[in-house]
Amino acid sequence: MSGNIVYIGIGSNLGNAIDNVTGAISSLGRLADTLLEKASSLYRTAPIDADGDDYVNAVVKISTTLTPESLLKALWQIEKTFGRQRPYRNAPRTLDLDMLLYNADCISTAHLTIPHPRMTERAFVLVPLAEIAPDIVIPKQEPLPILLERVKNQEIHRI
Ligand code: PH2
Ligand code: MG
Ligand code: MG
Repeated sequence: MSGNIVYIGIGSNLGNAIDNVTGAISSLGRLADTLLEKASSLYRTAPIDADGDDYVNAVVKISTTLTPESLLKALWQIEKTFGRQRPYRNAPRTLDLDMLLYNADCISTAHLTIPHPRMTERAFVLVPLAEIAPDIVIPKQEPLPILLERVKNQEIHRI
């Protein structure tokens, strides 16, 4: 399968966050037409623009023949199986799966903006991403080391 290379950010700060993130990585590995290529370590991170407990975050690399739209629906379905609810913006959540990058594509539709618009400002995305893809180039952004330098004050610890 010569698939599209996609990076997905995973986050949880409700329920057993470690189990939720680990379970989500397994679920992504079982997705149709998709191979799990790499998974970062798990990281404990302070909430950014959000309330509730500390988060557990990770990033995975997959190879998939799913289109961005069909992959997005699959991510929503996995979130649902983990009991995701959306009472208000950035509410504590059992599971959040965010498509960060889809090849080097720039996508803007009603439901999807790729690259993820806030990924470059967040250590909880950049640090695990750098662990599994140190040479990644984010379309229309400065090099990863410069982005990492800017978020170095955000609290993040590898578990
Ligand atoms: N997700 C958010 C908002 N804030 N903070 C941390 N540490 N980790 C997250 O995954 C996160 C967040 C919106 O999705
Ligand atoms: Mg998110
Ligand atoms: Mg999300």
